[in-house]
Amino acid sequence: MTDSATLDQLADRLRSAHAVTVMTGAGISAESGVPTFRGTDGLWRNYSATDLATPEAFARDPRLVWQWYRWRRGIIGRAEPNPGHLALARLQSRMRAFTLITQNVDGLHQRAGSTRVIELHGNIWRARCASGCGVVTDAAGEAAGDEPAGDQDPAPVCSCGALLRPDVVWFGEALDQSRIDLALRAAQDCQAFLVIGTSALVYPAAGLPRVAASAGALVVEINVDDTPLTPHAGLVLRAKAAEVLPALESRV
Ligand code: BV8
Ligand code: ZN
Repeated sequence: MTDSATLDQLADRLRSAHAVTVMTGAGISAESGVPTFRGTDGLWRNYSATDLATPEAFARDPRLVWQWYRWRRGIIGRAEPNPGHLALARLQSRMRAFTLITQNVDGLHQRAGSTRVIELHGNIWRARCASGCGVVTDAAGEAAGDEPAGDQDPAPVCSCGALLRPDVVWFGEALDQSRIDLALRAAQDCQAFLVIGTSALVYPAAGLPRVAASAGALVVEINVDDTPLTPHAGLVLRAKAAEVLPALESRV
């Protein structure tokens, strides 16, 4: 756990900041029981995320890719926001200007009460037409009730006859320009940039802390392990997000 003096120092910095930006990764959902991407719990049938989260994998075997997403939807649908998500939602209402950027597609920040969340990589509960006819469906409501489709079910089909695909950004796909522009601006305009539960490996998201640092922000890494960002962070809280974020938020 991080010492009290460090938390007090950081809380002072957040209180005096005109704008605070936060970027989260899979590590903030770990304590909700959602597997991270690169931890040992992240494997599914011995596939890694980078094997399946690609347009090539979907073109090759859309049913396999949907089985993976349905497996994840099942876990996420049964997960609850943890104290880390909830602390960030409370923090948002206490800050003059607060932007939450997430690489996660699980929607747990919104379920915790965070608003105007920038979902850089999309959302697992939405699906969109793979041929680009414009159809987008949202299964978030189903998560509460209906059991996700069974393992053997085929990939869902759009009303235009093409396949539906998860409305997420796969490796090798460009991010939505408006989202990345919003995130860039939030990184450039803040005095404190908290980077929580990400291995800082996936670009362009992993480039945002450097943008914040070069604009003069204090970059704070909250993670249980070292990452490529650690040597560049102004402050490192080596702790679990669900433990340290409530302790920090209670001081602000
Ligand atoms: C693009 C959505 C261009 C899908 C995801 C070589 C160098 C640089 C870049 C590249 C390169 N080769 C290829 C690239 C580009 C590539 C990339 O960055 N690859 C990496 C792997 C090298 N990026 C892309 O392809 C991006 N697109 O560049 O497009 C372009 C431009 C124009 C036209 C065409 C193309 C798209 C990237 C998005 C991919 N989609 N997800 C889905 O979710 O199904 S990425 C996926 O990884 C998730 O979004 C995830 O969030 C993200 C990052 O992972 P993390 O969130 O960091 O999770 P991870 O498990 O890795 O780490 C967890 C961390 O938490 C750990 O550090 C752990 O210690 C910590 N932790 C654990 N428990 C806790 C904790 N911390 C605190 N508390 C705890 N309790
Ligand atoms: Zn369609």
